[in-house]
Amino acid sequence: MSDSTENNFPKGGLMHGKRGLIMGVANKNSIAWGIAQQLHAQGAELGFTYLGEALEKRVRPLAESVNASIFTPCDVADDASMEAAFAEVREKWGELDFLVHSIGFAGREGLKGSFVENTSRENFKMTMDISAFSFVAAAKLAAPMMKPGSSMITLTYLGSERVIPNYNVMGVAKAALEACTRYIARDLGPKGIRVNAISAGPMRTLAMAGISGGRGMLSTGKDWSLLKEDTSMEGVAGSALWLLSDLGRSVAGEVVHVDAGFHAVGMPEPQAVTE
Ligand code: NAD
Ligand code: 0WE
Repeated sequence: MSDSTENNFPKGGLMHGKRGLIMGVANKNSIAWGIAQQLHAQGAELGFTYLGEALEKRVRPLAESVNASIFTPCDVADDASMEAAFAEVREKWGELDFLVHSIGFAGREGLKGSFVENTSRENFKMTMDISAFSFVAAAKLAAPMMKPGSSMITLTYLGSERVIPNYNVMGVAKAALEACTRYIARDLGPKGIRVNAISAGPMRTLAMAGISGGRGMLSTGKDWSLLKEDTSMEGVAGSALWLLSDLGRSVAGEVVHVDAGFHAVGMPEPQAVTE
């Protein structure tokens, strides 16, 4: 039987039959957790890595609530820890359909004031290692388990492309992360594996807590953005679903801005003239 509705478009349960690893849930406000919930709602089977002991009791109940079949520690600064985490995926699943990399870190002293004065060699290296190289390392371990049609994403921020006060060394690492996304995408493209990044607007997560001027940044974002609203978790998770599911076919090496249009604005709306 054939009619005009016959096509290869997905029918819902967009992630049904797909298994993937989520790296970077610290608590219920984490972007990785917002993405995980969306993927679970669309039928994905999930595994989680968490940084260490301290976060285990936070993350375990979240993982259990979506019936995660993998829950394993992973410090991306440590090769042995990364190998152990991916070895577990290899043993339990053998195959992997998607990967979410939602990890970034800089020493706090590098996230304020003068970039030139406050960026030490040690902090520069550590920030680059954890925030950019870790995506390359994860891709190397994940790719051998991935079939054509698989997909990976990472999370980035506009501070890679423009100067954002205080973002400093993280901005440099995000620029590297976005370039890594394109080079990983080049290597894995011929294997049918798509690699992309989501550039999210400011969100109220652990990584935003205690950032100097954090609150002001959220309100500036709201005033300047095209949509005149904050970036929503639903919006970020929705784009993750698109890129990780078969809806994202043909999209590779892309950095998608999910920021209420903030990135497109060169100057805010003029204020009403008061005489
Ligand atoms: P978050 O603190 O919830 O997530 C950051 C994660 O990085 C945590 O789970 C932490 O455990 C993990 N991490 C740090 N060092 C690690 C290491 N050595 N090994 C393994 N994991 C490590 O905050 P978030 O806002 O959800 O951040 C997730 C990603 O989104 C980051 O890459 C961040 O740069 C990016 N991002 C955040 C925003 C925002 O405004 N919150 C905007 C755009 C992009
Ligand atoms: O990527 C980030 C934040 C990442 C981050 C946050 C911290 C805080 C705690 C990395 N390392 C650390 N180290 C810590 O000790 N964002 C996109 C959120 C963010 O952070 C900013 C921002 C925005 C936006 C810092 C300064 C200015 C803007």
